[in-house]
Amino acid sequence: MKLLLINPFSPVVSLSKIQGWNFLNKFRVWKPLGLLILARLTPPNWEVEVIDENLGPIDAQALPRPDLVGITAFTSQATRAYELSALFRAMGVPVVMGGIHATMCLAEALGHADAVVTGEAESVWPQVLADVQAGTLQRVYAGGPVSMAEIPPARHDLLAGRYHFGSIQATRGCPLNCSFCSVTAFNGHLFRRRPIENVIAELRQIREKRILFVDDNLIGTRRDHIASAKDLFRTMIREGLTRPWICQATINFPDDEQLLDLAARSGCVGVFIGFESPTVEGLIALGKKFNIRKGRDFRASVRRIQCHGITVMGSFIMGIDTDRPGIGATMARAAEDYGLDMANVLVLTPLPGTALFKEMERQGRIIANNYPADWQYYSLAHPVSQHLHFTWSELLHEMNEFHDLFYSYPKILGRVLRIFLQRRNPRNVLLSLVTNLTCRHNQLLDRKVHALRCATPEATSPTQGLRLQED
Ligand code: B12
Ligand code: SF4
Repeated sequence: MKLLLINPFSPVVSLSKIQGWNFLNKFRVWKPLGLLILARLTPPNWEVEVIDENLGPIDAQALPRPDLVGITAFTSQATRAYELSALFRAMGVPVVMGGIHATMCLAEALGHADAVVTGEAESVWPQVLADVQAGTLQRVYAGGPVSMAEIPPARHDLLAGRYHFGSIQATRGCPLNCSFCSVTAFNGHLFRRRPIENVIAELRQIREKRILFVDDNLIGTRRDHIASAKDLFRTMIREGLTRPWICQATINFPDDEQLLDLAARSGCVGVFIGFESPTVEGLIALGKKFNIRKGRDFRASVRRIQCHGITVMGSFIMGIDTDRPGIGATMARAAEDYGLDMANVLVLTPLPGTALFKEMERQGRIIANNYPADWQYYSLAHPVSQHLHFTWSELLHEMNEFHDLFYSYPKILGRVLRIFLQRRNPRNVLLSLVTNLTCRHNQLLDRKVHALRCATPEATSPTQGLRLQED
């Protein structure tokens, strides 16, 4: 039996539409960990192949005919996922879909696939395969939050050599519940941790020289979460598993010196932190009050992390109802004031399953709603809804303003020089340079698409522009 698992083309990261070779392009693509876990859960009588369409286009006709196709999708990949599904189903191959989008839009996904697995798949995947073999495939398999001890190591040997970073997951779920984020809806409120020995055993199997912890918040928020993160880092140090790694965390990361020290010694070279908004009103609107701790000094917090040789990459969301014209420049100033090494600005986007989606839908503010074609714009790089104080063109102007101010070559050079002046670890120079140049490069690509979609100043509809895949 032959199983084909596919990570579809993503409008955000795909290399297939990018002309010409560029060293930075390799930093657009990241290993699809979910599919590599499914591959591990697949019994040995199945031959498994994983294809990441972001590395290059797929030629379905030229592939040996599989007995089953499994397709994953974030929302922005759903448009392409359904196209691929139709292609294989037309060849008579059954298709199973899973992942965050199919879970949040079950009815829609069922219209495009033979079966859908919702939620975490560990507990149901072997049953799906058994049913395919027995000819009794069901329409829906309800996975759910699994016991963290049940998560097997991913098949890191698959897709080897194609990415800059290997991927691993140590925790699932997030104790917070920001209105724009799908994590809690998908993985639950409970911050669940894998047994440390399982993470350590899996780390040994990763071949790549650098690692991404895909966890939404590797350290958690409570004292017991932090204690467990420290245990993980201690064990990594003791076992000599100290390859450079990056992760996502909340702003409480620098509140514990010992945590920072252990993270750095176990190989941490970079952390993504969601700052989300430079204003208190913005943070309240997004449900991220966690960031508004009395007396918190973001600049000092960032500096404390950097002192340990860890690069700080911040993320912001633009187009919140409290944002006003000038927000692009305000965000650029905030990112500079905080002393960030890199900053990413995303468009406020109602992703299915989130509180934001429900609220915007209720208010009739979701404009890009010609589904599934419009899902491709849900990449957080393009406007899809009505923003209170901006047309789409005005919002994109604010995004460009941010990028022009924060990613001018003199500013990038200034940030790199600052690393020397602050006598930080020289390894931060390369990471900072690469992340800055990648961000600059990516947003220049986004601008080309924006120019097509928002040709007129009042443009608010994606149908006024060309579809991404036709550009
Ligand atoms: C790592 C990561 C990335 C990596 C991509 C890695 C990759 N190639 O997959 C990068 C940095 C590139 C990235 C980018 C983006 N991301 Co991201 N990302 C994540 C993150 C933090 C972890 C993903 C992961 O590996 N999880 C661990 C694996 C094991 O879980 P899983 O993929 O869900 O798979 C399990 C199940 O879903 C299921 N399953 C999955 N696929 C399939 C398929 C089949 C057939 C079956 C049966 C089961 C199944 O089985 C798996 C085991 O249980 C998630 C948050 C999260 N907790 O998942 C956000 C998340 C997926 N990202 C999100 C977003 C919004 C984005 C961006 C749009 C944002 C941006 N502009 O930067 C882009 C879009 C990229 C794209 N491809 O379109 C959202 C997606 C929400 C949505 N509805 O689409 C999430 C949920 C975070 C959030 N805040 O809401 N991301
Ligand atoms: S802290 Fe991050 S992962 Fe947790 S709910 Fe907020 S945005 Fe999502």
